[in-house]
Amino acid sequence: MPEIRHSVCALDCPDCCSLSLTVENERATKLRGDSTHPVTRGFLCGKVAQYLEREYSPERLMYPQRRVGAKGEGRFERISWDQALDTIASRLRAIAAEFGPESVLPYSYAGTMGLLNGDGMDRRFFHRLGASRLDRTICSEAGVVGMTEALGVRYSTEPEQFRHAKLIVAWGANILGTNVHLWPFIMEARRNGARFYTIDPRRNRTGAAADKHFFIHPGSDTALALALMHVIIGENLYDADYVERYTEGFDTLRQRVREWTPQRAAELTGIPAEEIVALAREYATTRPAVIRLNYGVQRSERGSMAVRTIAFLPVITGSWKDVGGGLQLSTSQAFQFNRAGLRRADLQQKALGREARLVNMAELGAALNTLGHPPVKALVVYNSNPAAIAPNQNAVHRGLRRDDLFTVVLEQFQNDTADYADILLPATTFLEHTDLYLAYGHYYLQLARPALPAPGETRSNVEVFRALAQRMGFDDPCFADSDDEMIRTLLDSPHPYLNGITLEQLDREHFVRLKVSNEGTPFQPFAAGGFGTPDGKCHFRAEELDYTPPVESRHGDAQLRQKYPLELISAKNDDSMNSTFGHRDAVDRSTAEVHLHAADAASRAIQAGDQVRIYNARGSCVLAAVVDETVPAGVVSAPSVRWGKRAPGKGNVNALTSERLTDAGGGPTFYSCLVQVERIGD
Ligand SMILES: Nc1nc2c(c(=O)[nH]1)N[C@H]1C(S)=C(S)[C@@H](COP(=O)(O)OP(=O)(O)OC[C@H]3O[C@@H](n4cnc5c(=O)[nH]c(N)nc54)[C@H](O)[C@@H]3O)O[C@H]1N2
Ligand SMILES: Nc1nc2c(c(=O)[nH]1)N[C@H]1C(S)=C(S)[C@@H](COP(=O)(O)OP(=O)(O)OC[C@H]3O[C@@H](n4cnc5c(=O)[nH]c(N)nc54)[C@H](O)[C@@H]3O)O[C@H]1N2
Ligand code: SF4
Ligand SMILES: [Mo]
Repeated sequence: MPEIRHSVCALDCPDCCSLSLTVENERATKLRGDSTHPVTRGFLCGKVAQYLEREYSPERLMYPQRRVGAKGEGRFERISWDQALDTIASRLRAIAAEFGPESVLPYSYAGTMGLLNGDGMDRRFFHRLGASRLDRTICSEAGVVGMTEALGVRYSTEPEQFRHAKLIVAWGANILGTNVHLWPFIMEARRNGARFYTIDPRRNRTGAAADKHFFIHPGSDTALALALMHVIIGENLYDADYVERYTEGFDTLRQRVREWTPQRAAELTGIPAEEIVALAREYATTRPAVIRLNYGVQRSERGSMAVRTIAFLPVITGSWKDVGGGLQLSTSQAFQFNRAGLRRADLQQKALGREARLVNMAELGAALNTLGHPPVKALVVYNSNPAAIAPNQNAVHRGLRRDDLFTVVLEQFQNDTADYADILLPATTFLEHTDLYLAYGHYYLQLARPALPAPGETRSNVEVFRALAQRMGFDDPCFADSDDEMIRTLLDSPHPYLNGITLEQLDREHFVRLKVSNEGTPFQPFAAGGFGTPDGKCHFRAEELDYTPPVESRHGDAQLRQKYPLELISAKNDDSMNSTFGHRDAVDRSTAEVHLHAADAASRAIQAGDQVRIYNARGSCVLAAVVDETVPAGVVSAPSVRWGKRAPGKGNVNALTSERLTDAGGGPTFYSCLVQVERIGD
């Protein structure tokens, strides 16, 4: 008899779907969205609707292996778990003894969003070892800092409230591609008369479905936000009462934005001045008006300031007072777990007597090639594929090829990074292990138990780091913690949002709404102030607000632009998840394309379908030209992230992106990237 089992999608996606799995004889036959979950609402995105293909793929890694070919070549032989763990433990011990434990670097991100497998036993292990700490900046740190500077705390409008809005602005947010469970709420609002606008350098699927799309020059959002405030304040369209009660420093803000005329912003953003004026008026006078800001805007050199200034818009209009108003970037901060208890950073004291050094994951190339005192001698990769997703790929690959670097990779598939491993370990998928999940696009906490048996010799990250701790002789009791004990530790928090939520309740109900508001009432974090500042007010600190164009942009370094005149955006591919589905042929094809405007194609004698070389001083990659209207002249777009190993020259767009960091937060600047494109001669 088929059985229905529950799970949670662990992919790095705001929606964090609740899943319903049909299982017959311990084999899944169907995967669906849970119809009872208020945000999943019974459907899945296209990429995960096909997840069983990945689950049962013949390409899954099934047993531990040791490299026998050259680094990067991908030839391995099977070994036992005992051999693998013994080798890793003895190498890490020897490297730590010779160079100090900080010569060991963990490298992980959100391949799984599960807290135990991505933020738990692994952290304990590396802290106890005294390894370097990884600064996990690759995705959102610039925005995190921008939001924190603006609001003090990063709470967001609930997705369920978007249905009440009359104006919805998707700002650097490809909702149909990366956050599809918000869409039904937007459609409901539109059926009730709401207008839906998009602001993006590309007209992606979401832009094509909008009432109006604003093409903005990459990295110029701060200029637009300042000019919108210029109009809103200049024309007295702001909410004087809200501003008076709940903000600080408005007079300085008023002066600051005076110089940010729509004409000035028009030059920098490419959006005509009269459209900026009209948007400002409409935004300020429509109630409720909500902004869906996603992380696209903050992957540029001025990304943190962009988020900070955009976050002021619903403050000056008092939009936070309205159900269905405000702004959503991320909801994750409301999940106020006992992370300290999970991660056990205090164990570093035992190893080092201090905190270990911090290494920025967006600068992996530099870390592997130039860092000293001590140099990185061992790299342990899990939940991430840095050979494909990290910027300045040629430097990353050069580092990964180093003979004196010991590399361990925990993976489900033999992707680009796996090819560089000395020891390659087979990992379970989220359908096969226990984990606890926050969400960054809603306020439901979720638990998943194994819905399927772990195939072959696969093991979860938790099991692997537990076993390694034992091999290393770490006898602290926390290394013997069971999965349930770790979850109880996480839930052991004094924060009211988690009040009373227990493991038993999660086991029973699968998803539980945080106690962010009373049952049946919407969460309105800043309806009456309540900003994350000592006085609860929003502090504009307008003297700090400023904009200069990114070095790598049309208004940046003129010399650079002469050689590399096109602005490359390598945003998320609609039908994949970073590099996670890179083994799929259809994904490989859609991430092997570069979209150009007809004018840019014509001036280079490029025709649709031509193979083109796209290059700059850092590197090059080969893609197939698509000539269309999704980008204006001067911008090229390459949906990401392809497995480089499947590409000519074994590199993807990250051979082009730089290790330059954002204005704050130490984030990568994937979308501030100047390139040239040429047709490959026949
Ligand atoms: N289908 C799919 N879904 C995903 C992912 C995926 O790879 N594929 N990845 C997941 C991850 S890791 C994340 S972080 C989220 C990200 O979700 P999003 O932030 O929505 O995704 P991005 O593609 O990074 O950026 C969104 C949009 O910002 C635009 N953009 C780029 N530069 C600028 C700019 O300077 N200004 C403005 N206004 N817009 C700009 C891009 O063209 C893009 O259309 O999605 C998650 N969901
Ligand atoms: N050019 C360009 N580069 C980008 C981006 C971009 O937009 N453009 N986006 C950036 C962003 S926002 C992000 S977040 C990063 C994402 O980059 P990564 O964090 O590297 O994400 P993925 O490429 O999805 O790789 C995650 C890997 O984790 C593995 N995995 C999943 N679950 C488990 C598990 O339980 N255990 C183990 N051991 N492994 C597991 C998967 O098999 C997969 O190979 O990429 C960044 N790179
Ligand atoms: S990737 Fe996102 S939308 Fe797709 S199933 Fe997972 S959580 Fe849901
Ligand atoms: Mo991300």
